[in-house]
Amino acid sequence: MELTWFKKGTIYQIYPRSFNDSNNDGIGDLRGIIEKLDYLQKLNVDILWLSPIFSSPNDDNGYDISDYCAIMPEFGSMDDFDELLQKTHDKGMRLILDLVANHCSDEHSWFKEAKKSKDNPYRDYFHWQKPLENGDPPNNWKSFFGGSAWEYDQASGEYYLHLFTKKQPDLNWENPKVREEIYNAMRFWLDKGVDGFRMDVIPLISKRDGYPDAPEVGFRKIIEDVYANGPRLHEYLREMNDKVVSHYDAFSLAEGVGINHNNAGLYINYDRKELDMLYHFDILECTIVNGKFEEASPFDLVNMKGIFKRWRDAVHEKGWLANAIGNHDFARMVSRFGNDKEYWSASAKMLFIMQATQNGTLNIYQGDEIGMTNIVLDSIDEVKDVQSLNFYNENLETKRFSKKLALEMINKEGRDNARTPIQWNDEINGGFSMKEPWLKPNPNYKEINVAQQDDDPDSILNFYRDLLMVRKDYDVFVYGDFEELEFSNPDLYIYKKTLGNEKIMVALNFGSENTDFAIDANTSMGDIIINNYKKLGVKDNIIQLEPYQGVIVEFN
Ligand code: TEU
Ligand code: CA
Repeated sequence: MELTWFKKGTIYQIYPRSFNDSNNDGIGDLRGIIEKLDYLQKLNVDILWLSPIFSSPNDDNGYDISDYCAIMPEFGSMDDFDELLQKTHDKGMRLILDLVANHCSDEHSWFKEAKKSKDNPYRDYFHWQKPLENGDPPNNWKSFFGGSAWEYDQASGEYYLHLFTKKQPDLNWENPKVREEIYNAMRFWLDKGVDGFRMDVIPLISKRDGYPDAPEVGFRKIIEDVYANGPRLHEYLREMNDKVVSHYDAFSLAEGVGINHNNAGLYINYDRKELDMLYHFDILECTIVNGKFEEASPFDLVNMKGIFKRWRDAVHEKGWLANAIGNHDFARMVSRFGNDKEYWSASAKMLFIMQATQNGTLNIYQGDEIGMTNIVLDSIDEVKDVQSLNFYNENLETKRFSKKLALEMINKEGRDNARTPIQWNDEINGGFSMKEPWLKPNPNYKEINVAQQDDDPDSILNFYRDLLMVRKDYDVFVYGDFEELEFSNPDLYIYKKTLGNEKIMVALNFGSENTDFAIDANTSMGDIIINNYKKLGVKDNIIQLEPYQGVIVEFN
């Protein structure tokens, strides 16, 4: 079925653990989301994506599922979920869930069974391999979260594969029973009326035959060439669409780890009938060269412009992209790409103008609508994310970096930055919970919070609301053709977008200085649609932008 509602719809990602705590146990929950549905509706978003809400021992905050058809008790009950879904729909919004199908938890009954013996019927749900002659793991694969990707099981004398933590064993998709289990879980939620899935690390589900060693190259390259894009991947994706997703008014959104603009079409081109859209890692990782806590490079606007351009040219009219520049796995976008100090408000708004005028389904992350920033954690005891902790502990052994530097790196790039509790007001714990939250709230909740921004017409929050409302009236924001100006300018990002009679020019200043540029003589400027400053300096054909100023203007 041809679905278009999701193309212009805005997805709002909720990280439930950190969103809103309704029963004051320090952990966000489903009833907490229900309490905020009015807030979300008023924000003008259309589709809520919930990070995993299923039963889980929370080694990786729900990305380690121990029962695909049950709600994590900390988050509430199935009744709470049914109510949330109903009320979301009643408000005219949609709801999608996070399907983690590459791996499950080692506490899932499948894995518990599999461990019992080599001839257990569930053994083949996972990837087991004998040790090498010297007892080493079967190959040199590294986990995304540090160390070998293989864990030795004493009882059976074999290793199992885990591309993430050792509590996240990879499922063996070659086994048709595994695929049916996953499809049944999807049907369970779709039959309840869920509107689709975000598909966690879906490019990793097909493993390379014989588990060949990875070459000595950077980790990103290894992901692309060895872990992702496996030989049977597209067969599985077609099957999943054919057997499940295509039967519902629902969509699939792939987390595009290991996908580049050259092979993206294989996943999302309309004629492939595999996935409805994906968000890629090139923007999300544009300051990260080889993986977190390795090389980091400073933010480079020309590089970012190039990434946007490459991707839009590659998918143009053949497929569809989602457009995300922040999520629960990366540092806060205003801290990474903007200026979270002197130009905090202006730069948060300007970044949103950029994001909201790129083609594709707009995908925003909780808290970015109030300009939440990175947090400084003062000691390793305050760090909660398993990726950061594993890095820190590994570093204690290798002593590659000093402890102080390791903590600084975590503060700069770690995932906890994006996971601090939502700052609802300036009261205790930012109004998230009366009890000490599972992760320290950012102390700047006194200044940065929803209550404070709600009535302030100049706030980031009201800017998001307005821009999302305006965006509904213009198809050009979502579907327009691009013409770029000033492409090699390191501070300015200027583009015209056209769709039929709709013509907009977007002008963004990523610098901390006033900067001007000339528009060509036969362009005449029309109304200003959006401006994050009160004024716009225009003299003849020269436009002057203040630091971090962003505007959308009509033109002819
Ligand atoms: O993320 C996949 C992924 O590739 C991340 O590990 C990413 O590389 C890293 O966070 C960036 O440094 C997904 C989920 O979004 C993430 O939260 C999970 O931890 C992971 O899968 C395992 O399920
Ligand atoms: Ca709670």
